[in-house]
This record gives sequence, C-alpha cells and structure tokens, in this order.
Amino acid sequence: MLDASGSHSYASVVSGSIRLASALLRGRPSLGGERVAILVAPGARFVEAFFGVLLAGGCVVVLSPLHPVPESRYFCEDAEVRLVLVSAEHAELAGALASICEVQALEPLLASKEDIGAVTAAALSAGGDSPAVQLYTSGTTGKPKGAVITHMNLEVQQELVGAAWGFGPTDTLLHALPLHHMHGLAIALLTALGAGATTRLTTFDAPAVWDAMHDATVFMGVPAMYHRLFVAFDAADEGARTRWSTNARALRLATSGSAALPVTLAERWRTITGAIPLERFGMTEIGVGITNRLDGERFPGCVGFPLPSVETRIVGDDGLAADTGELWIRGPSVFAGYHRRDAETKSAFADDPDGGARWFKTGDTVTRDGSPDGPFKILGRTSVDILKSGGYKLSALEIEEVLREHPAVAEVAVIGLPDEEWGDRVVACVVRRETEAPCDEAALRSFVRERLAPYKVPKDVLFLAELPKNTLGKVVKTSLSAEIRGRATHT
Ligand code: MLC
Ligand code: AMP
Repeated sequence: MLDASGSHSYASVVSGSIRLASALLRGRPSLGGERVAILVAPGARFVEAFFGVLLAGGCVVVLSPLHPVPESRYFCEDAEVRLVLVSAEHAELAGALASICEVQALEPLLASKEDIGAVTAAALSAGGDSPAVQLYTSGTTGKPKGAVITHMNLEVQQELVGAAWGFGPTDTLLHALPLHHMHGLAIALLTALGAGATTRLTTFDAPAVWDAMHDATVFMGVPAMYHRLFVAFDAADEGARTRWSTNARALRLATSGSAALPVTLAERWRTITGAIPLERFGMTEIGVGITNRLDGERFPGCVGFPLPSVETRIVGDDGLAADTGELWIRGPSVFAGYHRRDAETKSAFADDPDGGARWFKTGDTVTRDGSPDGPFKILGRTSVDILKSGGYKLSALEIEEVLREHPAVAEVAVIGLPDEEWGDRVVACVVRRETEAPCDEAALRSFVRERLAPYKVPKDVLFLAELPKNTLGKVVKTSLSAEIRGRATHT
C-alpha cells in the first residue's frame, strides 16, 4: 500500500489491525456488531482502522471530514455509535462528537500489544451475515439511511469484481475516491486488497492523478473525475499532455461508475488512451451489479451485463416484466437492510411473483440496448427527488428540509438540472417569505453549508414568485425543471 507517508506491506497493515482489535476488545469476547465510527485520512492507517474494527467483531461507520458537525452527529446518533476512532489529522473535528460518544485517538491504539488469541476468537465469531459496514445513503425520505452491508456481501463483491476485472497481485490501483462510500471503500479498495494488489491511496487532484498513473495499472473514477482530468489536460502544456497520455495508455484498465458516463467523456478518453473507460452500474445497497466486460466489446452509454450470481428483472409500472422499467436485483451481494428502518427496508424490496427470493428495487429505470439480451442501459431514476452530483447521491428532500428551516424561506423545491461536469446540477428554487428581511443566494448557500456536506450545497438559488403545483398542492418538479431550463436557453 502506498500513501503520503510511504510504502506499507500487507504484513504491517495486518499487524496494525490486530493491535487495534486487541485494544478494542479489552477483555470482551467480541464487539458483537457494535458500530464503531472511524474518521481517518485515506492511507494505511485507514485500512488498519477498518480491519481492526472488523477483526474485533465490530461494524464500521466511516465518517468524512467533508461533513459538518451536525451531519456527522446525525450519522453517529442514527448508527448508535458509542466509539469514534480518530486519526491525529482530524482530532479537532472529532472533538465536537465527544458529547455524544467516546472519542479515542487511533494512533496509540495502533501501538497496543497484540493479543492474537482474543482477536482470532472475535474474528471467527464475525463473518457471514453479521454486519461489517454501515454506509449512509440518501433516499426519498429526507435524512440518509444506514445501509447495513454484511461480511458475506463484501466477500462476494470482492471476489466477483476482482474476477470480472482481472485483478491480481501485480496490479497497482490508483485510488483517489472518497472512502465513505461504496465505490471508494468496497468496489475499489477491498477489491484491490482482496486480490493482493498494491493500492496507492490519495485524494483527487487532476494533475497529480495524471502523474500518478505512471506506475498504476488500474484507475477507477466517477464521471466528474474524468471531466476534471480533461479540463486539466486541456490546460496543460504539450510536454505534460504527452507524458499523461503515455501514462494513461499504459493502464490496463480504467473504470467509470456511480453515475452515467456521458458518451462525450467516454470518447474523449478513447482519443487520449485508445479505449473508452469500462463503465459499470452499482449501488451502495448492492455493490457492482452490472458491468461491461473486461475483454469484450465495451458499449458507450451502456453498463454491460450482470455479474455472475446477480439476477436482474425489468419491471413495468404494472409490476410485470417489461422491456423498459425499474431494475430489480437479487443475489448474495444485496445488503441486509437499513439500520432501524424496518418500513423503509420493507418497501425497498419486492416479493418475487414466482415465490422465489425477494428482489431489491433499485429505483433506476433501465432497458436493454438493441435486443432483450443486449447490454443494460440506465435511463434515469424513477424519483425526481434523487439526484447524482459528481457521483454522490443526494436527496432533494434533505436539502429542502434544511432550507425550509431558514426564516426567509416560504417554499422551496430542489431540482437537478443536467450538467456536463456534475451530472445533476443542484438548483434550489425558493419563494421568499415577504415578512422577513430580504435574503440572498449567498446567505442561503452558507446556511446549507453549515448543516450539510459541501457537495450538497445548491450550486444556484433561484428566487421565484411561485412554484408550479398540481391540484393537490404538490410541486410539479418536472414542470419546474422545464421552466428553468427554458429560461436558461432564452438568456
Ligand atoms: C465537490 N463539490 C461538489 C462535488 N464535489 N459539488 C457537487 N457535487 C460534487 N460531487 C464542490 C465543492 O464542495 C466545492 O464547492 C467545489 O465543488 C469545488 O470542490 P473541489 O475541491 O474542486 O472538489 P473535489 O474535492 O475535487 O471533488 C470533486 C470530486 C468529488 C469529483 C473528486 O465530487 C468526488 O470525489 N466524487 C466522488 C463521489 C463518490 O465516490 N461517489 C460514490 C458513491 S457510491 P465550493 O462551493 O466550496 O466551491 C455509488 C455506488 C457505485 O455510487 O456504483 O459506485
Ligand atoms: P449510491 O446510492 O450513491 O450508491 O448510488 C447508486 C446510484 O448511482 C444508482 O442507483 C444509479 O442511479 C447511479 N449509478 C451508478 N452507476 C451508474 C452508471 N454507470 N450509470 C448510471 N447511473 C449509475
């Protein structure tokens, strides 16, 4: 493993994890699925913290420094976290969580004494269907939900994705994805670790990523990263462009996921490297479900074919199988459910009409390109309230809820407008309350920024006299989007 502090062997990372697990157990047989939050910068210490909690029988909740305190508090409270492990660089951030849970510095625990016997017993009692990770994902009900991912889910993912993409010990994965989501954590990091590959963990910076490709074999990104790479490429001098394209051509694999990769971006990558990125479809709740083939034809604008053991069904509005409709998925990589949200877990699944295992309803509208056996094509979300900005799933309702707390906001509707850089550009349409002192776009954006991650802050706030509503008084977001897009084309 390569990080800002240097190179770390598997043996040293495993040993750090065992020392942490020994310290966490403190004489207990196992943490028994207890949620332990980690707030650690990308690097070997993150991996030690992650596996240390798992080895002790705990379930990891990954916190991010991107989240302001109210959001991190929400994750800890919702997950019933009792302990947060924090690395030195984030000590100040974690201080604010000390009133709701115990906060411990990670580094001294990583230096504890190894108790192999206790750790082995705890690790053996975990695994299978016990919870390994709780990842927060936005839904159609306001606040993010904790998706409980089991050890078995992770194992299956690691094996399926590793095999499908030909991962092995000679690979070096260039990893610049955030670690608090499925893509960075499991699809990228765990796949590489499972295959015994080298992982270079870093934060995303386009020129640095182009440079770091020189000793990598695999790069995984979201479309917004490819967009940024091209912006940096166009701004670079001839020498850098030649070097960067040589680096990128030498990669054996570049993948894209978490949002639709516009064909223009795919083709731009082809111009620079000779091939389009390998696009695949995934979700927090299922990991990667569908992927273009490593060695087969890659279909621009399509996400390919289900991985082995992943079963799919396309379902129309009438609940019957259809050519175009909602994608349902089932298989061993599908998550266990949302933490302490039985009703939402129940409504996320559908019974099988033939009496088989239940299906997970993805909320994505899909079809198969060309023929019923053709590659899957994602056509969009079934709900207008779920947005994808730069690969992050956002709930329009969560952002609206926050804006509604502002005294000058009488009504608000958050929509996603198509955007080359972000996929969905988050726009808040606000009707101001007449009685309050006037408030402007900057004030509302900073109001949201204090409460939610920066990537959830609306890029634009538009002040309108009224919002279009149906006869039941509900805002018609499709009309609102059309109206705003119409305005943009006429100005
Ligand atoms: C950053 N900003 C964003 C944003 N990322 N705004 C909207 N959407 C985003 N995704 C904002 C910043 O807050 C800042 O705002 C401004 O844009 C410039 O920020 P930056 O510092 O230049 O951005 P950067 O940190 O470089 O982030 C860009 C990015 C990042 C593309 C690297 O968004 C990213 O890491 N995306 C990956 C998300 C991801 O991993 N999703 C996986 C979900 S799992 P301001 O106002 O302060 O200037 C999943 C399953 C699956 O989907 O299938 O994979
Ligand atoms: P998340 O909840 O953050 O895991 O996001 C999952 C969602 O990302 C899916 O339901 C899709 O809407 C979207 N998604 C992931 N991969 C792709 C892709 N290749 N093309 C289009 N949408 C995608």
